[in-house]
Amino acid sequence: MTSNKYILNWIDEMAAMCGPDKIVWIDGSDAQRDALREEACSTGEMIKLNQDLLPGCYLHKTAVNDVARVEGRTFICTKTKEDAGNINNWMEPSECYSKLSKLYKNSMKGRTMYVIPYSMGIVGSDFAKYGIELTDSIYVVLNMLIMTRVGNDVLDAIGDSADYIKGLHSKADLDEANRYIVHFPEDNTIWSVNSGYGGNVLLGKKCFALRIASFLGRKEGWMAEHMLILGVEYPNGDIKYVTAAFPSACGKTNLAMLIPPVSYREKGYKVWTVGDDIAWLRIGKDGRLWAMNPENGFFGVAPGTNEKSNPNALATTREGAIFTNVCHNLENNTVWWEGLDKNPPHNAENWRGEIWDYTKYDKADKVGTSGAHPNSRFTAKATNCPCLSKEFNNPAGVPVSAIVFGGRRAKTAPLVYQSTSWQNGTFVGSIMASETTAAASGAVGVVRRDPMAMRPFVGYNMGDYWAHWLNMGRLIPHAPKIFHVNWFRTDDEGNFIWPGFGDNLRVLEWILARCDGKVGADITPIGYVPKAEDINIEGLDITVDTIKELLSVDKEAWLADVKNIREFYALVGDRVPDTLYDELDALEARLSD
Ligand code: GTP
Ligand code: SPV
Ligand code: MN
Repeated sequence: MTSNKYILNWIDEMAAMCGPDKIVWIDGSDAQRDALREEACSTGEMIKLNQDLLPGCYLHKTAVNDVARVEGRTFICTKTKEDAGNINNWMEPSECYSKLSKLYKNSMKGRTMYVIPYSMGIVGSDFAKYGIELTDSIYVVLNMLIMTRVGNDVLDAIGDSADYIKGLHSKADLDEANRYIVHFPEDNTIWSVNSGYGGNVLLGKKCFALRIASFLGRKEGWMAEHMLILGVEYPNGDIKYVTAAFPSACGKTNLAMLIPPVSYREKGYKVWTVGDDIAWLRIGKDGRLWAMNPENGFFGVAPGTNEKSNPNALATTREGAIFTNVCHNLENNTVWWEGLDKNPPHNAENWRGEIWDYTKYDKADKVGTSGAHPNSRFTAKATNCPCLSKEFNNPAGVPVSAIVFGGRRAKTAPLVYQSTSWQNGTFVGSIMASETTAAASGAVGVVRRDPMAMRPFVGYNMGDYWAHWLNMGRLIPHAPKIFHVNWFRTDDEGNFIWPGFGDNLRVLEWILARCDGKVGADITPIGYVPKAEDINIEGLDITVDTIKELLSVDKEAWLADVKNIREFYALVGDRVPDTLYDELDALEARLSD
């Protein structure tokens, strides 16, 4: 194990508070993992699925009131409230420690405390960061074994240093009223209590790799972003890399694993996945921006994933996966979710664990009537992914040509546009908006501003975060170009106009051609918009006129947005950089022309 006194003392202290019956160190071995799977099945925490059809796969259901991230109960506990900013919930650190200590007191009585040493990034590499998560949940252990790199080599890499992220998780009694996900970025500490849902409890993911890491990145001159990373391979073998930030459940996993349309496949285009949710970005020795995926697996949205929309994701889940809150098909002990196929099981249990009647399904009440929860998920190893990039394990990551922002907007935002500079691109990120989804608790389908898709994930003041973006732009000699996309424009009947999914490559092709200066554009008040005929529609049953409609910029709608952006900037407060106000004024002036 380790003789690191910082680690040992901390574990002693946490164990004294939580009062587990025993402490078990997780070593990353298959034997220990298999024993934990057996134990979880024997207590009913997990269900072993049909091993002929889904080898190594398991099903877990969380409490019905615990199926998504809880942004209202997520806190950033910096010494001063200003450093957390107005967008984050804040609690004074010592008050928070003492409040939560009471909730942790003897919460692990009769349970085991598991010690998970894990790495975000390749163990031992320059860019890796280490954490230790203490948890009383086998489900958490088994998920962390997929999502991160776990084992004794992490303890060796930490050595006798105090430089690791201390994570404490207890399910306690899953009391919703006392559920807290709190971060102490100044202490490298994360505490999570009374939840068992992924984003609240897999502390390597949003808590560490975004909230704590964004804080560290600002201090150390790099960036932690809610971005997928993909490579587009051209017929001549060249590969260009793109990162894209879309809010939760807005298409990152799908874009990252995109399968090119037939006409592109025939020409020899391929898409490679480096990451589907989180990117750590640093300036390389060559002056370009490099992106690395700190995770080791995918925690993807199940509903809507099928053989047509995302065959790569489906293939990734066929072995060694954990399914959470999906529908249990009792006919053959497998899993099902809305949008998997058109054959819902006739004998099944829904995500709540009740016998489910598929004939009662009502699209307008998904949570109430669906077999799978809209935020049900699969956890699967990256190495299962048929289109995993050969650079996945490259500790340096990949050089980024384009950064793409995007949201779910029925109106206003065009299919794609390009910012005019890094500064203007930062502004474009800062004004992002999207309709809310089931990935977080609360109303679904409400437009809210979600800058850089990071509203729930910035571990400090949003104004300072924007200033950091602007600073990074000054420091990167060969910065990527910045774009904005929207796959979700709808017609008057509410149908998506753009086919999306694999056909999004058509937009990526334009984006990358812009980066190479190979295609023109029209300048509009919001930035560069493609000439409709430059979006390739070969093989699509839509016309150039539809593309024109998708690319149109409605000045009135944008002016209404400007008003809403001013309100949002005011909410972010006095640390909004002046430069962004200048950008906003200039946008308003151009729109009013
Ligand atoms: P998180 O894991 O929550 O961060 O989500 P994500 O951004 O990875 O989203 P994901 O790719 O899982 O997609 C979420 C939902 O959006 C699914 O229901 C998809 O079917 C749908 N979706 C993804 N891409 C497209 C697209 O291009 N067009 C349309 N119409 N829907 C899409
Ligand atoms: C998201 O909500 O953006 C996710 C899932 O990727 S979670 O890990 O729950 O945050
Ligand atoms: Mn996400």
